[in-house]
Amino acid sequence: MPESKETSKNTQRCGYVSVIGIPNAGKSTLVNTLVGSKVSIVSRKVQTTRSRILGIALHANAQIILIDTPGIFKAKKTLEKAMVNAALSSFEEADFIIHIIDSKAKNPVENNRALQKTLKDRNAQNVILVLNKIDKMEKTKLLALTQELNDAFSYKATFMISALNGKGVEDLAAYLSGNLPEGVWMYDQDQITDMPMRLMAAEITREKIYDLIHQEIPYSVFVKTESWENFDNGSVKISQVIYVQKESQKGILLGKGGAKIKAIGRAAREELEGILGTRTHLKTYVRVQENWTECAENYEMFGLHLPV
Ligand SMILES: Nc1nc2c(ncn2[C@@H]2O[C@H](COP(=O)(O)OP(=O)(O)OP(=O)(O)O)[C@@H](O)[C@H]2O)c(=O)[nH]1
Ligand SMILES: [Mg+2]
Repeated sequence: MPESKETSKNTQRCGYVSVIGIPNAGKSTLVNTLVGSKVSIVSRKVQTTRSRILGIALHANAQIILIDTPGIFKAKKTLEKAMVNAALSSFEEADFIIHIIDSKAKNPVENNRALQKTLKDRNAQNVILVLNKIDKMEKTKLLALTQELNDAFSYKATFMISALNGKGVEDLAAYLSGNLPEGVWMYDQDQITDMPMRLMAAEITREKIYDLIHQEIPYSVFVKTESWENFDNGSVKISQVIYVQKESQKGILLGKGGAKIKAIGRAAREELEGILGTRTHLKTYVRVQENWTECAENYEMFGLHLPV
């Protein structure tokens, strides 16, 4: 009957899709591409995403609530353990899990074996395999890779995409929107994340540090937005503290005559101005706090928990 067909076509769908993978697979890039806007920071370095980040995408009649997660790996340090825990706990809320793989990386099959075992051990359902970075791969190699990965785990579907240039992402979005449970949308139709702007601003500065500092410093850095003032003329004044763990790291971050921190601040301010659509003053201060990775308060701020 045409009438009921019309009704079902218009039924709203809504659900959670967790995006998991080993570090650097392209999880955050995919979430941003699906949302159509940057909600999660991206870098060439591993362990960029540190907490669960929500990105809300609309496709057809569905609200796809994406959970970007930190990469899953054999964590040793306290912060790493908290990050991996955040990624693993996203399994529970998800209607679908996207297991994304950097197909151009060395030994993708071997490097994802432990994660496939975790999926099996946790009896994860509705897992979709997404082979990413196909812009850098030959098709024949991709088919062999698909076969090997599907032999090792029972995926519900496989997609080949480039999260960077968008190739194949529309097919993935169509699959998700067609298969999420029926239900009313949980967020306003123009909401793209649940992250407060203060946190987003801190993340943007952290991304610029990842971009501009080439030593190991990024892993020792924690950015906190200390204050945020809105002025009558529409402009905004934000002040942030960048915590590092050692005096020597502070020196690297500041650079010669403060040149590095200036460049980081400028890049962050320019991006913030684009997002806020208004004149933005950004002040950054660098402080040494040796044990910031052991302080529960710093974890809670980002929705993480200090591992016991
Ligand atoms: N060539 C190519 N590069 C990509 C693609 N997707 C992501 N990248 C790059 O891969 C790197 C890592 O991307 P992210 O999105 O930060 O990866 P991630 O999985 O979120 O990384 P972590 O948060 O550190 O676990 C960045 O340099 C991206 O630009 C793609 O489809 N093609
Ligand atoms: Mg990420």
